[in-house]
Amino acid sequence: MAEDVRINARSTGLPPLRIRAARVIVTCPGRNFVTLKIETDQGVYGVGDGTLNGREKAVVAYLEDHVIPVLIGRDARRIEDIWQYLYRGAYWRRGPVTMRAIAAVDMALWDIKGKALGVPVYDLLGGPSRDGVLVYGHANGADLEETKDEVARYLDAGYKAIRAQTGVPGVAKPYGVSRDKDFYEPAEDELPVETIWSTPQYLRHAPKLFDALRVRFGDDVELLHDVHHRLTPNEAAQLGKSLEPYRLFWLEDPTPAENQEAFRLIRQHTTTPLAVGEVFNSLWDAKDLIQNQLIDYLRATVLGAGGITHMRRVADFASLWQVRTGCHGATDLSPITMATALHFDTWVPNFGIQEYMRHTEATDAVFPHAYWFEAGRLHPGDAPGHGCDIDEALAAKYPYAPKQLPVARLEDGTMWNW
Ligand code: CS2
Ligand code: MG
Repeated sequence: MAEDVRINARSTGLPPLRIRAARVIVTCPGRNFVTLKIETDQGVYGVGDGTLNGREKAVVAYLEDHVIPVLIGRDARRIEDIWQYLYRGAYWRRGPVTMRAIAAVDMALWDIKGKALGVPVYDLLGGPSRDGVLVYGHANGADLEETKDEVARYLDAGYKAIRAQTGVPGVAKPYGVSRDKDFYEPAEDELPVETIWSTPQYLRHAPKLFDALRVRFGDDVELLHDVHHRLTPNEAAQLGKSLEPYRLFWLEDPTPAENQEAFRLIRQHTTTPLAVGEVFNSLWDAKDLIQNQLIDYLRATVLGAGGITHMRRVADFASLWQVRTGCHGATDLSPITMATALHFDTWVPNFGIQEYMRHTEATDAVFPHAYWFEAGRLHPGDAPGHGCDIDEALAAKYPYAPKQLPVARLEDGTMWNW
């Protein structure tokens, strides 16, 4: 094997922290999580999340076959150089698999650096910019009554911002309504569940939900809503307009964002704030949306978008146009991502909000962590590194189980966006 000439180079006076071993751990405490553990020759280790919901094994193979072999022997202190090595060195840039694999390495290296220096990651980034991270929870119900009661439950639990999703009359399995109210889990079957979607029914019903919520709860609670890529730009413009009286914190993913330019049409017609980007994996996916001021919040996070090293560049770029962060935080991102994101959120100057879907008790036990929730905010804790670990003995009790996300069709059978 040709040796990278720099792998053993000493360009600074500090002694290297050599990567001795790295391995991937897959565990399924209710849902699948992919974890990378990197060990150094000085005993310090770090963990990173590489989970890609419904496509987990692709990241496992990418890490095991293509990333781990080139990590061994490198200096774990060189986070930036390793990021560039993996990004440029792959030749094939971007994409959800590559960028999650890079993210897993990046999170583990920030964790190692923090532990080696005895400081939390938020301190490495420049220190805290705020006293807590505002989060939003997920209230959902089969109908308006149940959804209102769920919002009340989240308010009682201390949340200041709540995403509300409700059943749509005539639509059998609408997006965002779960059987288990606390741990919404769409990837539950070995083969994708087929769901049916009706845009006309949805467009008529959605404003009724937010009208009912403002009547019952008044103006103090922040309300959010996710369209999950289901509308055309013009339909999204109509929805944004019809929701204006209810002053949403944001309307998420109103139309698919492969075509960033499409958001111009939505933006011309509504002042409802827009959030996009949980499926983005690079600044390049969001560049036009940001610099043309077509969105207000960016949903990319440290897992999907290549770790802290890339996310801080994304956030700095977004700050030039007053676009704020709104990191993805669904339950298919492991507690390691949540922990790392909370350090990023604590530092990032243009912070907006953080999504917080609670993990199950089983998941929290496999991934012990330092972060905690109080009065609508999450706190990263002050443990060195990102403060989240994996209990490998417990993880081994939950072996990988194939699960896929649902698919959606229109009422006439046409494939649609889930
Ligand atoms: C959703 C996600 O939380 C959200 O905003 O869009 O739960 C999304 O459906 C999942 O992450 C897909 O794996
Ligand atoms: Mg979403």
